[in-house]
Amino acid sequence: MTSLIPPGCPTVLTEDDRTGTSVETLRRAFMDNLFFVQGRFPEVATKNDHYLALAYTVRDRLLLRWLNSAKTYRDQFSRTVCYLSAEFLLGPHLGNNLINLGLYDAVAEAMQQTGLDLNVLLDQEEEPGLGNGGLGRLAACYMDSLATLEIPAIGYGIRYEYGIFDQEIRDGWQVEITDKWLRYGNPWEIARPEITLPVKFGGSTYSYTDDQGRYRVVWQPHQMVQGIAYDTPILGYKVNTANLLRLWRAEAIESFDFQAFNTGDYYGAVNEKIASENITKVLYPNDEQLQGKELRLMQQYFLCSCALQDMIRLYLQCSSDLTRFHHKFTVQLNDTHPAISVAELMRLLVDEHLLPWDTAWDITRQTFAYTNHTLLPEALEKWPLPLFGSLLPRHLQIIYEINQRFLDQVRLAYPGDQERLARLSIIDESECRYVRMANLACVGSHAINGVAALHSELLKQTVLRDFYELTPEKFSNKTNGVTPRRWMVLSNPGLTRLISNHIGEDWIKHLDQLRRLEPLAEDAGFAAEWHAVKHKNKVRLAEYIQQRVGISVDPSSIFDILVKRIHEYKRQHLCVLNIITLYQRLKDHPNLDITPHTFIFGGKAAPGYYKAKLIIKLINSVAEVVNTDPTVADRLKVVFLPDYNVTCGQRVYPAADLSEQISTAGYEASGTGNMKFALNGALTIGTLDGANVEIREEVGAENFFLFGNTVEQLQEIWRNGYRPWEIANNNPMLKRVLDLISCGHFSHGDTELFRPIVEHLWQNDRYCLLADYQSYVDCQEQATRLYRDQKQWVKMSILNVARMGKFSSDRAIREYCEDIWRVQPVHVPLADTSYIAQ
Ligand code: 6GP
Repeated sequence: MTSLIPPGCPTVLTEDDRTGTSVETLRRAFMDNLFFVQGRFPEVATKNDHYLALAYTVRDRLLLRWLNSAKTYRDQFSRTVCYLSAEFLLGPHLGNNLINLGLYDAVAEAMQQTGLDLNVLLDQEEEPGLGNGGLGRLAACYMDSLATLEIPAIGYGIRYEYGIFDQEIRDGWQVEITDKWLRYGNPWEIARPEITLPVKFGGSTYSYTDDQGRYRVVWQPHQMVQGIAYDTPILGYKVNTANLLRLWRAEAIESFDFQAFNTGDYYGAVNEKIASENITKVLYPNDEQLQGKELRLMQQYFLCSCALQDMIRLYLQCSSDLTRFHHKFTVQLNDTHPAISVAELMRLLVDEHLLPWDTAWDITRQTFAYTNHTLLPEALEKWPLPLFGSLLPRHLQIIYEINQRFLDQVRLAYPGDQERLARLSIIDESECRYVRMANLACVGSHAINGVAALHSELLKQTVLRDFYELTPEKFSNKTNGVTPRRWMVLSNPGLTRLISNHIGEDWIKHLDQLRRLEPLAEDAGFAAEWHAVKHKNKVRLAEYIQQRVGISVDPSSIFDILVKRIHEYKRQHLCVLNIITLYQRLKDHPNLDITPHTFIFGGKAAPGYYKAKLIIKLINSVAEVVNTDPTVADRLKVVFLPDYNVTCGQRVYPAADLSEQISTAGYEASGTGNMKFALNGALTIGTLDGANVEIREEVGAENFFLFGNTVEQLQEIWRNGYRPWEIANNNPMLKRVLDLISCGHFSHGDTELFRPIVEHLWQNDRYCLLADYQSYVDCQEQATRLYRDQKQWVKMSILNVARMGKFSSDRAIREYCEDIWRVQPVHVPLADTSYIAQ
């Protein structure tokens, strides 16, 4: 009888098929998974079958490391970092895992032998877009570095059924499409239905004194849901450490429905189920903007309660003495989204584990540390008291108690200073009453940090000033970083190879080693290779642009790129003003000799943020006119790349010549795209904002295009009464540019369309575009002129990369470990795999 099993499939599975790394083994394991996991004959297998079979093959190798990590941590009761974040913007797993396993080339070869192209399979992965932008992506980079540095860590987050929306552009406008990322399955996660934790909402509380004379409070909820754990291994680079990312999904508790069901209210029961499961349905697409939605508060509490209950559960498996909880776990609050944890840990320790208040408070404060990610006042989370109290009645009581004790201390420190007391209070009593989450996070944490030097300073002077004055010792700065594994090795193989050929591979784990490139900046041969790599990356991006939006761009023009969320403070429209300025100049002098210039934009606008959406429309409208005007004759091109996400970032950063980091000074907390660009050899045009300041310090002022007012200058401008209309009236070119938009030149004669943008610039200009306009235009000109001197440009590009070592997320994580978390690496040995035989 002939076997049904196709040739190439192992008939007897050996341990090696799950863990082995030779090309032959990988190929056999892949065939086996295609047959036995995907249930497909090779002849009928789809691209997705191939992708999944490969993903499972890679996952087996991850699991070996993951189980060994878990066992090591458990045996040693290792101190563990818990990174609590409402967002983890991971990006696709497959390529990254191949890099970190050191299996990229072997798998590419194995696929080729099977007649498949690894790149096609990589493209098949739906990226898990469980974040909005910077904050979520930072969490992902930090998970990579924690594992690479062999630090025991758990990331706790929410398993949104729909991540950040997909963006389509129709008639120049953004249209949001639901992100059904789980549609074809997610091979990287393991559901843990046995790890299920109850989460309560609403209802009321009552108190009594128990038979030992203790005051007890009982919370009788109105609604109960359960959190189910979904685990994803996060592997470090060329180490055995694979940490845990545990995301929670909400589900109705069956027994809770029964009552309604038994009384005949079937639809009531079903509604309850739907309501419960809505909690983790969708990521809120607001980046840095508050929206006081009840469901959002439910999400936040759901995450915190699941995470903390899980930590306590893990702790109690090894010790019954909860008073040492903070020795086992240190918890980082990624902004205030998980700040309700402070009250939840108190509730769990006091109400459920019967610890005295003071002991519990000590543990709580020693457990938490808080990172602030924005100075925008509209992003400071506050919840209306009635909403908060009706959803979390017990937490409101706990917060009152925390606040009362805290304010007693403040009174001692500042007798009679009522205003300060009101500002420090966790409860905002001004108009309507609110719970202020940043205040809760500050009071409940032993450490508070900003994400770049300037931002940390401004925090101390502005939004957290009173807290800084009260407890200056809690404050520090931790400048952000990005992982060189995803943002160089995976996304820029050409540059990675070139660098490694000259200085070895150490830089991938020790980014400071890039310094060794400095002497090569003078080496003509090296410079030529450097230029060739960049050019190839640009050709590849040009092909992608052609295929995606049908615009042909010249790879030898300067690729000037601005990709990030669309927001007025990030000033995408300042870049547009410069484009129109160049356009105007060409119209005035058709034979003007300008550097051919390709402007590339990408980014999503929050669906409810009209101005941001209008900025997208403006970019596309200007693109339409500029790209087709015969006078321009291809010397200017404007491209808006739809659906900017991690995958798109991986294409874009390696192909950039000029990186646009043009936020109003004082508004961008750090930025991390700025780091990804510079690390990939782009030069930066930027303001003294966020981490730009430190990037410029590192790469040298002569290798950075600086423009614009500083924070202090802007403060001065506002103090003296900012009058943008005067600037516009005194600058003929600027005025012409604004008028050209207003007169409908870019909107088929419609003079109303862009009025909200232009009018705001004339009259108010909160983000000071007009104040920075001339300086920006001049700086752009300087940069594009310099671009013509390719020798000089390439040299500057090499020096930029050579001096970017500081901006590795490994450096950032080391600082967190030493200053805040006080945690040490734990080496994970790859124990024998005899568990297979057990
Ligand atoms: C962002 C900041 O805007 C960005 O500057 C920073 O690099 C990033 O966080 C990581 O620290 N903030 C957010 O995305 C946000 O939602 C509440 O802040």
